[in-house]
Amino acid sequence: MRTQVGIVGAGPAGLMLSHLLALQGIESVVIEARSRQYCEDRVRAGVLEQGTVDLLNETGVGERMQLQGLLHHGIELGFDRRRHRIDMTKLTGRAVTVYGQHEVVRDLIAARLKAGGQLFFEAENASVYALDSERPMVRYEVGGVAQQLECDFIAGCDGFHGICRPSAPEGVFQVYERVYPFGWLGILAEAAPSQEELVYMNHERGFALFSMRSPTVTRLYLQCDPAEDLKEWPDERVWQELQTRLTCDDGWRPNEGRILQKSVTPMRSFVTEPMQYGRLFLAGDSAHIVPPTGAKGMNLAISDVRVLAEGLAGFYKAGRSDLLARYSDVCLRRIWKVQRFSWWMTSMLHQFPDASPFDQRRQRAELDYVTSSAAAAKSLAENYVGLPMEHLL
Ligand code: RFL
Ligand code: PHB
Repeated sequence: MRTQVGIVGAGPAGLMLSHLLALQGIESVVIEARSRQYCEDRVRAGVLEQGTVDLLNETGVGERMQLQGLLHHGIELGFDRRRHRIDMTKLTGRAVTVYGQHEVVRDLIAARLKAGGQLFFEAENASVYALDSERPMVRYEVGGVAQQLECDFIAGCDGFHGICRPSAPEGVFQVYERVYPFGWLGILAEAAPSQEELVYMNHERGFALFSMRSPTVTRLYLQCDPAEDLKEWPDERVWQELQTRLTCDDGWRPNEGRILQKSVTPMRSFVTEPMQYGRLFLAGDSAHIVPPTGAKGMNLAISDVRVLAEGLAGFYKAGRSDLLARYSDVCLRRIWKVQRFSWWMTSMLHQFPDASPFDQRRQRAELDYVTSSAAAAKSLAENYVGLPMEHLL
């Protein structure tokens, strides 16, 4: 089989890239290791920046999001059992939308299939070859039968544990990394959210986050050990810990309900430089990971592929290679700013096991400052709603 762009991975990055390319008349094939159902049910991120929302709308895949997405004009930061509102719309004129990542994935899969797009699920043992030539290749198996996809370019959209990044020769990619001494235990509960906006809570027993997916489903997270065993966390213990950390002096607390899903996510900051080797371009989690405290992972994946699609369009429509050559530098400028914000939010809100009394008081002063200074709140809000998207042109 032959195509213009071979895309490894059907997460938000791979699917959105395939969609954007199709709109420009560029052909792609998406190779995904998991089943369609697995991809469509995988519970992950939930906050879309306005730039992401605009792009989904402008490219015709925003219909369900417009109906079901929840528009949020502010967030709350909590400490000492009190919540403080950051009014993002007043500070920046912009807002975010709460809409699950798996819903975005569903919408993109539906759009690609409707447009006759080629998506291959349950494609096993993918490997990539001839990356520094003009005819790179993806090999994989479907039902035990070997397949070969010849391409002009390969987009490595296969996430942090994918095969594309490790396929470049040793030394090509420089890695910058910080691993945090904690993770998040996340639950999805059949319970009406007890308020409309998210609450990021700093608590002496560890961070907790109150979020939601719909008027009937609450999403909650607890700072935990990165190697936490879920067997140690029966539902009653999860609720007790959430209530301890989230209940405020004014009586606010989350509503409880049947727990639909439970998982543990370790946390790291990670950047690969550059994001290109020959005809292989990395995008999304395959190139970088942010801790989820800034709600940025999926948004970054979408902003990468927007730039990559621009570069590929320049190549096919105007014969320009210079745009693609700038892909990595242009993306990395925004990625590092988002890394900084995600690290900062994480540092401000979590308990660090090695924090000294000085660190604890500094952290407390940071929360006090951000929630009492309009200048500091504006900086947080500007980053939370999303820094401007980068362009190649
Ligand atoms: P994805 O979504 O990981 O998609 C990569 C796709 O590639 C497939 N794949 C392969 N396919 C073929 N052959 C191979 N060898 C393959 N290896 C992997 C995978 O099956 C998958 O379908 O990456 P993408 O598209 O870059 O999107 C990035 C976002 O998914 C990610 O940044 C966020 O979801 C991060 N993240 C979260 N962010 C938040 O803002 N809030 C959250 O609550 C949140 N929870 C999470 C998360 C990431 C997680 N990961 C990566 C383990 C929870 C988890 C568990
Ligand atoms: C979520 O709803 O899953 C969510 C919200 C905000 C974050 C991270 C995750 O910062």
